[in-house]
Amino acid sequence: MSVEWQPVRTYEDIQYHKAGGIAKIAIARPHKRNAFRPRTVVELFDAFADAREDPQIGVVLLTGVGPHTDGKYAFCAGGDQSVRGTAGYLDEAGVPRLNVLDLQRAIRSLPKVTIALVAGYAIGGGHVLHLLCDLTIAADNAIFGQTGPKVGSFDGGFGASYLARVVGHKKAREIWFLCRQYNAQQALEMGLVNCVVPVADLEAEGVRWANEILEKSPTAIRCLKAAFNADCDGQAGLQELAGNATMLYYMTEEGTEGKQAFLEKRSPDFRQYPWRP
Ligand code: S0N
Repeated sequence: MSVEWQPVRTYEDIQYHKAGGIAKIAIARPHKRNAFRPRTVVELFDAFADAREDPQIGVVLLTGVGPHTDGKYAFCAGGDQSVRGTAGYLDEAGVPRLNVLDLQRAIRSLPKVTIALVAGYAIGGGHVLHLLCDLTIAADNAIFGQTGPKVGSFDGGFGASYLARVVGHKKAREIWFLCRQYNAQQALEMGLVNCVVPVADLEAEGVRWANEILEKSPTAIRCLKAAFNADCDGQAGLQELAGNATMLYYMTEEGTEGKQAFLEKRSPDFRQYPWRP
């Protein structure tokens, strides 16, 4: 399935394209196995914000540019350890940041479908990024794992708790405590990915899934995603789900009557609306 990707904006650390309702965001630091530095995260956040605002976009593919000149692929190898300071990852002004947490929430609450296309390494904070996408399509060369306790970091937020929701507590603790690497087939068996395809077919498969999703009702999918999130995300998840209920209520005649009455300086006539069974 060939797609005519159109570049959206020029960035330093990522590539951002769109085509037919699909946005494709790719981390472009293959010499670092696509590890992210603060700038990378700022750019990813910006691209996700653009995809959120664009009413034509229903699905976002998140991936990594590759292969590198050594022939190896990476989705993302997590935080760039070469700019890790004493209180986070140092931006170009030397300010320590943990801004990947903002990006995680932006991906999680995007009211559109996110699909991670993983070729090669999805490790550390990179593994958490694929985890947070709604769906993951793995190339047959994909390798998954957390390294925190080996390199002196940990993600006790979504990286631990949501991982446990996805693969179960025993497996999640194994992944974090032993820091092993898992191949695509093992990831499929533990429910960490949705399917495995040959690496050459990865993008085409992502586009196929995206197009299948784009045939469906945007509002139904938006509410379903919020409902899945609400099950895990406490009050923030409820806020997201309830926000959709408010949006739908605004779209009703009944909801509009309240606003109209205020603007017309009269009492609202809600008696015309039924108390449904
Ligand atoms: C990915 C691995 C397994 C690949 O191994 P391989 O194929 O043998 O390649 P290498 O020779 O190791 O790497 C090739 C080049 O890429 C560089 N590189 C790779 N990963 C990184 C990285 N993460 N940072 C910086 N550089 C990286 C190598 O250095 C090499 O370059 P040269 O040739 O110039 O030396 C293997 O590379 C590997 O294990 N990588 C490290 C994986 C890792 O430990 N990542 C960090 C884990 N921690 C996080 O991600 C923090 C998460 C986080 O950000 C966070 C979480 C919760 C709350 C807050 C935060 C926050 O800090 O914001």
